[in-house]
Amino acid sequence: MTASAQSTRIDFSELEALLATIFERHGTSPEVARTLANNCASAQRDGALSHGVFRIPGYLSTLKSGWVNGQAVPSVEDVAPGFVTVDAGNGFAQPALAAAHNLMLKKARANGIAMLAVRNSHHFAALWPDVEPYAREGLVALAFVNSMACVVPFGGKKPLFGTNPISFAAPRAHSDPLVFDLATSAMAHGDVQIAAREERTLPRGCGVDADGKPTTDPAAILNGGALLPFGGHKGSALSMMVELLAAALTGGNFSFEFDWSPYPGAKTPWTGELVIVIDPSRGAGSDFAKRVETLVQEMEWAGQTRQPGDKRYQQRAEAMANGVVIGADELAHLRELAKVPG
Ligand code: NDP
Ligand code: PYC
Repeated sequence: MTASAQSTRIDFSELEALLATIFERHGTSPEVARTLANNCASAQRDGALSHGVFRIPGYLSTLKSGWVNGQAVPSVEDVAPGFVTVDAGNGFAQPALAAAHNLMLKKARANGIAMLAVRNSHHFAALWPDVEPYAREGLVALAFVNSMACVVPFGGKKPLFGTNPISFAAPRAHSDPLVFDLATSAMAHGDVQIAAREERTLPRGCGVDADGKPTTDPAAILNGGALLPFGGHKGSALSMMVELLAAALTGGNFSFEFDWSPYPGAKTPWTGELVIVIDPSRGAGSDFAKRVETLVQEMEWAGQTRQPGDKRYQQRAEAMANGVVIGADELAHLRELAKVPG
């Protein structure tokens, strides 16, 4: 689905309902459909386009291939005072996170900290939706998810790591939570795909071609080449950490461990995810959100006037007021998909 030159707008709840119909018609349970539709529509609303409706063809081809179980019911286990595990049952990560959400809130408040280890899960989405809700409850949250082997470790020759994002959310006293969400690769794989479709070159330092030579051609990265970690050895170390936290610690696959080749059309990485939720009031009392505000204020005085998350919140507010921007062709295609079973 390419971005159409002509764009239109759709009401957020209408987009959510449309996407839920598509997911259900293409093999998910109604619960999974609602959760994925909310996630995907929220990304489109916030302008996080590499993980908005752009992802629908990949979700549907994956469901069709049999690689993922769209009907999976996550199994939540309360394994320790500060530890929850979820076996996602070869389903999507978002229903697993939703199933554990209330228990995580309870444990983080009771113990000061709680960990959520999700395994046997597919994550094909942006990571901020997995942490922002906790910050809206006054908690600090971190999430880590690994993906598919497409990133060469620092100094290496072959792709091993995933694009492995990290997200962080903290409550602010007078504003939306402070949230960052970033791939540990020089660029998200989704953005490389979008650049390839739009025939744009990439900045230098993003990736290598099939011969391991630096390239700015997104097609060369996608066809046998690989991405690089951001920031050289530093991003590579963070990506390694994500593999360890999201896969080794949860019981999920490393990004290099799964083989989806027998499932043509499969696009969703079958890995794991770790979420850490902290009650900041157990540290320095009730002032944490004000302390966040102080830091943000100082950053602004220092000259950083745009904070991570600001752009998304601006686009969210604009989309909620005027409708979510979407390519006219994309919307027409979605409406077709909602009519036909996959
Ligand atoms: P970006 O580089 O676009 O943004 C990273 C973070 O930096 C965001 O929080 C963004 O805030 C912030 N930011 C961007 N520009 C500025 C600026 N000028 N000043 C201050 N802050 C800024 O993200 P990535 O390309 O690394 O990742 C894109 C998405 O892809 C993420 O949502 C990620 O979770 C997803 N992804 C998912 C994977 C998966 O396996 N599921 C794998 C890899 C990536 P803002 O939001 O306001 O722009
Ligand atoms: O954009 O790198 C990415 C990505 C991988 C899995 C889902 N998104």
